[in-house]
Amino acid sequence: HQLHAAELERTFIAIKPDGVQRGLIAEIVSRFERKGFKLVAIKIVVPSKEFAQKHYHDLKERPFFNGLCDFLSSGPVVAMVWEGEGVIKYGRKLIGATDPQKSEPGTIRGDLAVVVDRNIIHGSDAPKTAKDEIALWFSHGELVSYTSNAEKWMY
Ligand code: RTP
Repeated sequence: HQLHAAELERTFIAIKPDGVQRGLIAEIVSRFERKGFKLVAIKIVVPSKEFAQKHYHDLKERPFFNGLCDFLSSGPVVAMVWEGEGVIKYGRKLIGATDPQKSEPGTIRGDLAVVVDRNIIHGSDAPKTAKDEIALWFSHGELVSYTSNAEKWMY
């Protein structure tokens, strides 16, 4: 069946400063791309601490909140929006459990990270957070709508 691009789900994915510094940008992008998800926005930015606090506002009562926001704003982050059927939930599956000690081999964190506060990637956990995070990190004009050649063979 042919789905219209506008009907497809979108999620926010960020490669955190540790993933960027370790040279894992292409590896991570590749996993989403090969799965069949479509990249509709990407940029590299150093978020301010205030911006990191906005991104992680749900966690402000947690003991690690301050360290987490310091870390996210400590260097370049690759911010992306990926699109595809089930991308929010399946993106989390590709990423693996929050604690890399618990994430399965074959997942991004399982294969590429060791400890929870250096777990290299972020992914929205639900439709509402995906919508909010996309709006926080990107302006409307930065999102590109297009039909990829591959998707004609996937849907
Ligand atoms: P993310 O939002 O980054 O995808 O991670 P998540 O939903 O899997 O995990 P969440 O509970 O929302 O935590 C956000 C990030 O905080 C860091 N964290 N540190 N020191 C700690 O015990 C601890 N616990 C969580 C992780 O980097 C986690 O991704």
